[in-house]
Order: sequence, then structure tokens, then C-alpha cells
Amino acid sequence: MDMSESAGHPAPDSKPDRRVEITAHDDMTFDPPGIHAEAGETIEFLVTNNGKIAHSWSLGTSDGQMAHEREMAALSMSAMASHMEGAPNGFVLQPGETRSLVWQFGENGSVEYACHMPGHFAAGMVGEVQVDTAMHMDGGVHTDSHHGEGGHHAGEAMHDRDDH
Ligand SMILES: [Cu+2]
Repeated sequence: MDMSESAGHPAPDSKPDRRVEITAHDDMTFDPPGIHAEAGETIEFLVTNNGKIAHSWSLGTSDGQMAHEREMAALSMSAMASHMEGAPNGFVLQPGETRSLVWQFGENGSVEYACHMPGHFAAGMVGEVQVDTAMHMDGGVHTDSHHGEGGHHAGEAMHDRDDH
């Protein structure tokens, strides 16, 4: 594997800090086009192909994405799927398919998620994870972790958001 340390690593057995949903589209975009993560944070990515053609989704440093693009460019469509099947950092998504990946980010820096179906990366099908040192970001990011198990009042959940 040529994954750089700074990209982080797969963490399939870890409990994710939060879940992020991403959709892939036939106009060569991911929605959202980028997210923020905290250094060391573990995120479960739930990626759905909303298009009518196959897309792939994999995490890596910018250099790693370039290398992966060169590898995939040399493969046939079916070889690509099997090549990605064993990959720890991504997968191929058929139309309508949803797959998940739990990943723990490393130090500060930029990690990219990209599609390596023929021509897609070149067309700009790439998103960015900006990894920052732990701090309170725009809010609303960690609301889940503060919910108690046995809230007595239905109203508590609403207060939860305001406390932050
Ligand atoms: Cu694509």
C-alpha cells in the first residue's frame, strides 16, 4: 500500500465518532464536495451512487490519488472492480449502491476522496477532507455524542442543541 501516514487508516472495528453521508453523481461531482474532520477523528462514510453509471470512491492523499489514477487507467472495467474489491480505502459503487467505510484520520492536512472510473478524476470528480486540530467548528457537528441514554422528557433533545 502506498498510503501515506497523514491520510489516516481504515478502522473497521472502531466505533465511529460520527457518520457522514456522501452521494456520487453522473455530472462528476460528490455531494458534499468537501468536509471537515478533526485530527484523529473516526468517521463512518456512507457513500451512495445516485447516478446511472458506475462510480468509485476512495480516500487518500493528493499524491495517493494521482498514483491510484495511474493504476486504474491501466485496467479494464472489470479488472478495476476486482482491484478495488480488496482495497482498504475505498470501493466501486454500481448505480444505486450504498457502501460504508470507517476511517480514522491522522494529523492535520488534506485528504481527498475521488472517483477513478475512466475520465472521472480528470473531470474533477474529487472532494476534500480538511483535517484540523480538534476545536469547535461551525456547530452541529457533535450533537449525537451528548445525548444521554435515558432522557425523561421529550423536550430534552431539543435543549441539547442549544446548550452547545
Ligand atoms: Cu465517477
